[in-house]
Amino acid sequence: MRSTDWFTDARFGMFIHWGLYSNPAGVWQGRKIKHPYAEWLQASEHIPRPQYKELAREFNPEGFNADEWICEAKNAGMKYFVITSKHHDGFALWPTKVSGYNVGEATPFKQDILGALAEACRRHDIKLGLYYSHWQDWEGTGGDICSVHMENEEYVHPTEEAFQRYWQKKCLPQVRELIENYDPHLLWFDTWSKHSLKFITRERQEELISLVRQLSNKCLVNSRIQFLDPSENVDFISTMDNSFPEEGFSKPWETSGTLNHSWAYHSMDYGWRPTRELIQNLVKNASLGGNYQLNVGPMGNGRFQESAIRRLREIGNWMRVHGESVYGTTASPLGKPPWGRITSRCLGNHQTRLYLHLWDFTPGTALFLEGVSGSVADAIVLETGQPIKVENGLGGIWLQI
Ligand code: H79
Repeated sequence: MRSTDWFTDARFGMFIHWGLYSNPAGVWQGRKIKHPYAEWLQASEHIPRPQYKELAREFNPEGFNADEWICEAKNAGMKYFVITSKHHDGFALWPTKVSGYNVGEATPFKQDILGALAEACRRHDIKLGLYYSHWQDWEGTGGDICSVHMENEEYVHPTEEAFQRYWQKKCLPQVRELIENYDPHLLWFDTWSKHSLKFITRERQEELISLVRQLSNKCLVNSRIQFLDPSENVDFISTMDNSFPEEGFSKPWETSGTLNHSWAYHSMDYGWRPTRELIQNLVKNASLGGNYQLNVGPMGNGRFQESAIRRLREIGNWMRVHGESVYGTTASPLGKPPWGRITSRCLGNHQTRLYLHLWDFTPGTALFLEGVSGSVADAIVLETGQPIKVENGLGGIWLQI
């Protein structure tokens, strides 16, 4: 049966943006593209469709190895893996029968990328998720375009009839294929602007969710299937890009975030977030009952950048010891303390284990934990096992660290 338990327990997943845009990597005709996201190349530079589609002929990632990607995710402590099966450009990373604009037919590489990754996920016990751009599709088959970046003679909004043709002849059949071929644990749909409401109506949203339900009894659907007014029937909330909320939600939820600025590989994006920030993002969300889906933009040759690998492995080293303070935990019962964040685990028998993530604290001083009632069995430093002295105080406890 469809359950979100695995998702909530997992807390940490990998997001991948990879496609034709990964070769130009944020540079077009010798210059950095205007849009900060490398996957926006086509729209950013108003590239005529036939010219953009030629990028398929240079998509030949001889360094691609599905096991390596999935092991990198697993070693970082991630429990699920979500990849752009089709981003806004409309190009499919699997040999879809619905359109020739796909890795099997249009590239020299030819391999079924999703198939290889789905198998690797099974081998390494990682849940598979597929991103599918249902609203925007710039192939020229009736999907919507983003007027802010694109509207010109070639790129204009489709008519309602054209969008409906795209919906019936490309979007729904491809989503059907994705579920029938790869049996994903989740589908990640993407809207992020009020302009999407014109075509992604309530009816189309429910139609898409029904299709997923009809074909799979496990596949979860995210809330970005519709902007502002997602159906009661979605399974989990996705916040806006890199948006870490101040409060949790009543449904399972996650934030998708980037390592630098761009989602897809961008050769001139040097704004890498430090590992500390990435770990704090994970803990911040866990302390409010939410997940973190951290993005990597692999290069056109199929490999991860060194800057990405180092961060993933640093997070993995931290997770090996501190994973128990993240996986399967629940939100802080004591709110947000000034020195960091708290996660919690119910142990049964009216016992609770609290994990205190000390971000801003000087060792050798005492820490007051407000709001703890009942008696404290013991307290330790998680990494070393070092015991910590606990004393009762007024309305809380003192910890001598
Ligand atoms: O797939 C990724 C993006 O390509 C897609 N969704 C994620 C998961 C997406 N594209 N645009 N948006 C999401 C909305 C982003 C808007 C902003 Fe910005 C990014 C606001 C500030 C940074 C656009 C880019 C406006 C200024 C710069």
